[in-house]
Amino acid sequence: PSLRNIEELCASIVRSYRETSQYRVEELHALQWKLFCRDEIQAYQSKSVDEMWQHCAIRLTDAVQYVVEFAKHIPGFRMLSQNDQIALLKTGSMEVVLVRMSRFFNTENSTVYFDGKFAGAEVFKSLACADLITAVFDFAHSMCALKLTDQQIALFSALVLINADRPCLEDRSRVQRVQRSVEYGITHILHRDNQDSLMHKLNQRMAVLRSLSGLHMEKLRWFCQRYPLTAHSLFPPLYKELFASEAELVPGTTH
Ligand code: 4D8
Repeated sequence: PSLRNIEELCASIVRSYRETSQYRVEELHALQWKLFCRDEIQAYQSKSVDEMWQHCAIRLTDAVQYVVEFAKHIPGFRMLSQNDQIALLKTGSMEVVLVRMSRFFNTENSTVYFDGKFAGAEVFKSLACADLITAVFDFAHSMCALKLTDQQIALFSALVLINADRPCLEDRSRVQRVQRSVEYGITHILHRDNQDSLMHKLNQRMAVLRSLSGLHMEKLRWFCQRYPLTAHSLFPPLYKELFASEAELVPGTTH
C-alpha cells in the first residue's frame, strides 16, 4: 500500500478511537484524586459475589459497546463476514477494554476510574477473582509505563482486535489482509515517533492480554457453574453473546 493509504488508514483509526473514547483524559485527570471513602469501599465489599459480578458485567459491557463501535470504524473490519466480525470481538473486545483501562488508571495509587471515582483493587474483592484483578492492575501499570500517545494506543487497539490467529475465523486470509494494513500503520506511526523499539514491547503486551482474557473466561465459567441463573438472566445480552455462548450459560446444554 502507498504511504498515502497508510497515513489515511492511521488517521481514520485514530479518529474512530477518539470518537469512541467515553471520556477525555483531561476530564478524568481532574477526577484522579476523587477516591472512594471507607464506607463506599465497605459497601462494595459487602456485596455478594453474584451481585458484584452482575455490577461489573454491566460496567464492563458499557465499555465493550464503545469497543464494538471502534471496531466498526476500522477500515476493512466491516468488509469481513458477520461471523468473523463477531469472532474477532469475542476474543478481542475484553483485551481492548483492558488497553483502554490504562488511560484511566492512576499509577501513583493504583486506582482505576470505576463508577465515577477512582477505585483500588480492594473495591473488587467480592468478585472472588483476586488473581484476575491483581493481574489486570499489574497490566495497567505495565501499559502506563510505555507512555503511549493517543495515536499509538489507537493503532495498538486496532492491532489487538484484527488478529488473524483468533479461533473460529471463516476467512482467515481476509482478516490477514486487514491485519497487515494495521501493522503497516503502527510501524509507520512508531517509526515517525522514532520509537521502533516499542513494537517488541507491544507484542509482549499482546501476549499478556491473551492470558488476561483467558483468565476472565475461566472465571466466567466458574461463575456460571456456581450462579447459573444470575449469569443467564441478569447479565447484559452483549456480555453473554461475546463472552459466554449460550451453551456454556445453561449447564447441561452442550451441543
Ligand atoms: O472507559 O467504561 O467507564 C474492569 C471494568 C474500565 C473490570 C471502565 C471497567 C473497566 C475492567 C469493571 C470490571 C476495566 C471504563 C470501567 C469498568 C475500562 C474488572 C475494571 C472504561 C475503561 C476502567 C472507565 C473485573 C468505563 C477487570 C473483571 C470483570 C468481571 C465481570 C469479573
